[in-house]
Amino acid sequence: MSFPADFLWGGASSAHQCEGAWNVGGRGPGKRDYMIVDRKTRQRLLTYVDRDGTRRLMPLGSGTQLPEGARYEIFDDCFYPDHDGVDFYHRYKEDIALFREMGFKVFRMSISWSRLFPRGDEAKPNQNGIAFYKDVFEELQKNGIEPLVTLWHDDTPLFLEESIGGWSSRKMIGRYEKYAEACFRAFKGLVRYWLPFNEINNVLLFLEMFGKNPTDEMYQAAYQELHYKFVAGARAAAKARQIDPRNCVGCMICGVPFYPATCDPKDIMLNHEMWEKGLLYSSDVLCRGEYPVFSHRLWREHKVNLDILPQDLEDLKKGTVNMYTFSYYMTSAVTTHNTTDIVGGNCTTGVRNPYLEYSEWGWANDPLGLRYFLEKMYTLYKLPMMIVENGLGAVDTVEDGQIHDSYRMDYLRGHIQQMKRAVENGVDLIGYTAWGCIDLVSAGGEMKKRYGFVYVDRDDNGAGTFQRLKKDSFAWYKKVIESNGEDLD
Ligand code: P53
Repeated sequence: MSFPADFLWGGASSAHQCEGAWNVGGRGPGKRDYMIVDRKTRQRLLTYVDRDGTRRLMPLGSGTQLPEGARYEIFDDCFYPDHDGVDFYHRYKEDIALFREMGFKVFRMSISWSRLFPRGDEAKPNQNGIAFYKDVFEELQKNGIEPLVTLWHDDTPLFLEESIGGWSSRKMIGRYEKYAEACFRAFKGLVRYWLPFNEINNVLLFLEMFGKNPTDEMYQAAYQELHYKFVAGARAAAKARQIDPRNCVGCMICGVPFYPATCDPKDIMLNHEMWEKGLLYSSDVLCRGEYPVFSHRLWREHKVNLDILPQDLEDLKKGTVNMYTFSYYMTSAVTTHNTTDIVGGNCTTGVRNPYLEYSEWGWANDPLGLRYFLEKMYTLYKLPMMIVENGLGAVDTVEDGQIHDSYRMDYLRGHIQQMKRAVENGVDLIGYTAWGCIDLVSAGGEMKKRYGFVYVDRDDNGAGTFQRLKKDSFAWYKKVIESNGEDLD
């Protein structure tokens, strides 16, 4: 038993992290266009001016809102990493040629909503934006690469945030639906695989994982936002299949499996609840089309009272996904016991697991956790599965034009071996897209945290030529794909 012959090997990206060209071709701004990186804390900060015109900074965090009369503003002396990304907008032909050289069968990318609808509520899409994505999809098609397209990768048009409050508003469902429908119509025949939302469960998972004593109000907002996104995604899924029955829609779950740190039944129960809240709550709605039984307990726990209409529940039923797609980087151990040995990395927390090694950013390297997640979720949902993000964020050094990234190959090898075990154990795994197959801006805004098989000459201060260089892992991944996952040396 091994990977199926038509297994979809490839790589993954998102628009705001790689395209750049943030104000080119009629694109409207998004919140990320106003984000800089605080050198000391490595936190992202939003730049704005208050009603008196004073320049101010605001840390990015759950529930942050601009004060009355303030507006986001670009400061000339600040560096905004997403403005240029890695210049994919101008270099996609060169990049796609490199993907082809590695033998990619699939490339995951996202569409920037505000490139098609600069404000998010126009009656017709911006033709310039449509033309750009059409060109990219055609280029992929010419190179025998199937696009896998995320519609929303954390990039709501700024105007919608400011005018209606973004995803706190039910009105977003209609706006999103129009955007999604425009994509299904414009790219019919070019795109078959769609992901309505990236890591949809993060709203809740991250609140639980790194929220500092989240209040009931924060839970209320998170559950409500999730509900609107569930309905928007379900309506989009139904529309996608109505427009073209060949369309295939996936959920996109941030797959962080939890482990109990001890065998104390209290830890087992905490672990069980983390799975429910962080992973199963969202997976159930997306895959089964209804809220799981335990959702009532979760809502009660934080006195949550949701705006759910009867029509919403019908939409959820009709809009279930066709495949279980997810990201996987690490596992997290949890305990009810007092401990100071906490992993406080970039976007990760929990108790330090003494059996695992951690990356420079504090992410646990745990290939077995991937097999665990694959087999558990396949048993639960019985849907074809695809890993749409996985990889190691690391610092790479260029020596004489070469990058010797054996650490990256080690990480990926371990994970691909466990994927194979899961396939042997009966999981219907159909594809794998390695995150950041070409270096791109990390979610935290750092360029230094790299994932690619292809290096991009660009640093954290915005210096560099954007020149592309193959890392050692480039030839390695090519061999992996050529041998359909058999040759991992
Ligand atoms: P960076 C945290 C934990 C797991 C997945 O992340 C995450 C995050 C957010 O940082 O998000 C996904 O760049 C996300 C990508 C992101 C990627 O993981 O922080 O979908 O946009 O770049 C890797 O190393």
